Amino acid sequence: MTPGHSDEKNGGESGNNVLVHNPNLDTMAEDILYHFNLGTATHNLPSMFGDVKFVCVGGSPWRMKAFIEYIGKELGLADPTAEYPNICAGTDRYAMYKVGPVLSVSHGMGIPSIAIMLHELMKLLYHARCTDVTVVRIGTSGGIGLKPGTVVITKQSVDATFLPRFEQVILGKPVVRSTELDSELADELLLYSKDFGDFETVVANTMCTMDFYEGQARLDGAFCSYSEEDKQNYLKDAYAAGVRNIEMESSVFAAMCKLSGVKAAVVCVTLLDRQKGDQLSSAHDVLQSYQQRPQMLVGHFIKKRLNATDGGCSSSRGADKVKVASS
Ligand code: R2B
Ligand code: URA
Repeated sequence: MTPGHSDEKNGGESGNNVLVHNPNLDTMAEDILYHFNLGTATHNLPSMFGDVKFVCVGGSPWRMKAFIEYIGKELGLADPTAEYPNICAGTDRYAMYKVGPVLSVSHGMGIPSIAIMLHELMKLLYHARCTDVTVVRIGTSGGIGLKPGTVVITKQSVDATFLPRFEQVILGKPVVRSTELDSELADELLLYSKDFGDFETVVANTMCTMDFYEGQARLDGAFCSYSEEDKQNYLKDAYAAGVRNIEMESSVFAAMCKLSGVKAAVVCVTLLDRQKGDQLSSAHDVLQSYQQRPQMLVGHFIKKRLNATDGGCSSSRGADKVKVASS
């Protein structure tokens, strides 16, 4: 049994391994990470990724490229004009960028898309023998009762019936997994959010849905069989269950990170208040500036963490002066 399997004792001097729970991996001569265009026989994964400590994932490949450019500058790890190659350049499924101990990976939209990416990401981190990895999803969402532009750090990811669970059918049977996230990590992120004076950050429940339109009670999809009143009642019930934002990936993200034993957080900005409307009608530059907020907060967190462990970051800019590369 190789290090990182569920029955392997983790921890100790070498840190916590990234877990996989699949004995079949041991019997395979080669593991092809098809959607990353990477593999254990074709790439030296420990040398390419062994130093990764922070993985940031988000829907859009552009945003994840902007994030790595931003974090490279913030950490003083790269020439500000550096071009970051897409490590998954041989495929257009996902994009991946790296600077120092930070990996940035896109996951597309929805549970199936992020789940495929996370299977391959966890195997990549496992094959690379990474330890003590923190994974954060940065993204966008619809808010409930919050000023647009507010950042929500997820306390619990709940499903469309407000339960903290992720259900998947495996071999024809429903399997339910916990969507528990790391509460200490959420508290740490909330603490660092206080350094940003120009937007609010809250810790609250996030509802993860299977769809952007009917799944999120929108009235503006191609199909709609309910009234405005029905929609408002549903959002009120969600609010009463502690839900303050709605997105489409957090449940499986939380479940898979928990299975792999990595500390995980979800940090999403709200683009609109769903109690006031459904269409994303704010100006493009306003939406763009909102989208930079999770990047800024998570970048600040990574910088603080790295400074705390080895004093390794050279940038001295305050968080209130952060300039973020446009996505
Ligand atoms: C947030 O935004 C996307 C839908 O527009 C989806 O990926 C999500 O979770
Ligand atoms: N992403 C979502 O999933 N829902 C929204 O309303 C906005 C962004």
